[in-house]
Formats: sequence, structure tokens, C-alpha cells
Amino acid sequence: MKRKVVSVLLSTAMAATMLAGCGGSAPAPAAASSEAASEAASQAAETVASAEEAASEIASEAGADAASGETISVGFAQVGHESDWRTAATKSVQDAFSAENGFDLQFVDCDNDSAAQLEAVRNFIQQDVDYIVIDPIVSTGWDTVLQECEDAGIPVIVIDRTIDDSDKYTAWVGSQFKNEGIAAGAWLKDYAAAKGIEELNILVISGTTGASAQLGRSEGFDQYVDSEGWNKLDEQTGDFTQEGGQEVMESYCKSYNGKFNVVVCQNDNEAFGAQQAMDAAGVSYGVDGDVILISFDACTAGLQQVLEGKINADFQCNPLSGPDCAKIVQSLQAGEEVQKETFMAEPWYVAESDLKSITYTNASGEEVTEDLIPVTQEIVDAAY
Ligand code: GZL
Ligand code: ZN
Repeated sequence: MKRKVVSVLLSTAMAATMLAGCGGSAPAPAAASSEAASEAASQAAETVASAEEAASEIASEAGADAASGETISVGFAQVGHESDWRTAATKSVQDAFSAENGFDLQFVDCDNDSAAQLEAVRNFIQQDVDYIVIDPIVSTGWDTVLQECEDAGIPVIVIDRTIDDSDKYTAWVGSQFKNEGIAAGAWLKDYAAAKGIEELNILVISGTTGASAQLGRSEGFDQYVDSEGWNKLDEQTGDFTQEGGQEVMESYCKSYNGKFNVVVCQNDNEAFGAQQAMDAAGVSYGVDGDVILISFDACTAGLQQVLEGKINADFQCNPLSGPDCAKIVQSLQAGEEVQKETFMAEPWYVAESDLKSITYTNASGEEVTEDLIPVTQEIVDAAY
């Protein structure tokens, strides 16, 4: 179905729609009280509920479009299938861009291969789809193909990871990754002080090299390594996979045996692999262990590990951007203005309840104070 000529009035300001959670102006630190805990639990459920609510808005809007017989064709070039997070992110887009919602979705799993991802986008141009959605494996190498999309008159929406060498796309929905890294550093500083741990010898298992999620988390956390004078022994990529996390941790256990007391994994699947390697090497971790284990994503299986005290802190990255992305496409199709940036809500989860909040200067230079949420079974059950 040929797309309507869509006159898109873009808001020039890079206004970010902050939802509650990381990166926004944080609520005042909650007092240690049971209502704060239940508030936190409902906040976790809200992450899913707001996605569901947005999904129903899409469905009703699509109802009208379906009545007019208009199907919107969308090409989606997804990173791959490397993690639990990715599975949830793919499902979020596929559910939002469903046939009953008036979409014809062409989905390509690019298997963590940047060349394949560029080829998928060029194929979408050949197919003359109405819109293209990209979750970019790495943040550079995009300007040429985005120019080709622009020349073909096909609007591009970027989700999750960012494209840093071109702004030839209409909108982006995702995370402030640097804040995730900063929050992890702020938490570790307060946690070590509360536990009386003077010396931090840190090993990092980073995500896919050059992915904005990796760049942001490393940059944010390294602010604390530098300002606190922590000893970062090594940083190697685990490519956001469990196998990668296990391989890197196996080599760390050999090279740094007995010399480290913190492991930072840039997603939960790497953390699961690191746990396997530390178990095999007889290294204890978590709340009652010798090693503090920090992770990102806070997927259901990761939060279960936090509940069991096997991961000390898990900084959520919210994968449910499908509904926001579909609403942007529907607005564009209706010739409406869209925000250039939309940030997802992202709570910070912890295994213990003694620390209530963290205060830090976020990526936008604002001083923020954000709750730390002790994980309960209710929160695990409500996770994405
Ligand atoms: C972050 C996302 C990352 C997740 C990983 O937004 O791109 O990629 O943190 C995933 O789990 O593989
Ligand atoms: Zn995130």
C-alpha cells in the first residue's frame, strides 16, 4: 500500500519525553516505609501496564485505519536474538505492529551482524515500505543508508540503541544508557561505604563493542572509577551473551584469581554466564559472597537472581518500546508532529533494603535522587 505523502512537522528541539524513572527529575527519596515498597512494586508493574495501555490506544486508532482499509507497511531491522532483553524487545514491536493494529510488519533478525543490518534496510527501501524501524547494532556507519531512506521518502524511527553519526531519522525511543552506568557507579560508591569496603578491585564484562548501550554504560560507570580512584583491573566484551559472559569470566578467574571483589556485567545474560564461571572456580558472589555482582537490564530471570541475593544490583533497561514506536508511526501517518526523543522509564533494583536511594549528576548535568527498589516476588512476577 503506497504511503500517503506525510508532511511531518518535526519538533526541532531535542525535547525528551521523560517518563518517571532514570534520567528524569527524580521524586524525593522515599522514606523507608511499606507504602514505598508497595509503591515501588506498582512502579514495576506500571512499566508493563503503560506499554499495555499504549498498545490498546494503538488498537483503537488502528480500528479507524482498518475501517478505511489502510495498512501501513513497516520494515524492522532488529539487532539479533542475543539476550532475554532482546526477546522481550522483539515481542514488544511485533505485538504493537500487528496486522489487527493495521500494520504489515517485515521483520529481519540481523544476528548481531552490522553488514546484514545495512542490507536489510536497503531491502526495505527496495520494497518501498512506508516506514523503517531500526535498532542499530552499533552507533556509527549509518549516514549513507539513512540518506538513501531520506531520498526514497521513507521516514526512519530508531529504537533502543542510538545512531551517533547521523540525525537523518525522524524519532528515537529508548534509554539514557550513560545514566544507567552513572547510577551503577553511584550505587557501588554508597554500597561500599555502607559495608565498610575500602578497596574496590573491579572487573567489567562489557556489551557489544560500539553499541550505544555499551558505550553509555562504560562511560557512565568510568566516571566513578576515575573520580573515586577505584582499581578497574580489566574490561572485555561479552557481546551481551551468556556464553560471552562465561568465557570472559573464566579467563578473569584465572588471570585475577583472588584479586577482585566486584564484577560488573553490562547485561543479565552476561551475568548468568559469569555466575557459571565463578561457581566453577569456587568464587562466591552476591549479598553473602566475596564478590559484588552488578548487572543491567533487570529482565525477569535477572530480577529472580536479585531476589535470591545472587546479583547485588540490577539497573533496568526497558525493552518495551514497541507501543511508543507504533504511536509515532500512526502520528506521522496522520501528518502530526512527533517528539525527536522519547526516554523509557527505568527503575534501579537492589537485593538489600538498607540503601533507600542514590543521588548523582545525570547525563544532562542535573542532580537527581532516585529510589533503589528492593526486589520482591511481586516485582519479579510483574517484570517484562
Ligand atoms: C540495551 C540493549 C542491550 C541490552 C542487552 O538497550 O540494546 O542489548 O542491555 C541487549 O541485553 O543485548
Ligand atoms: Zn535503558
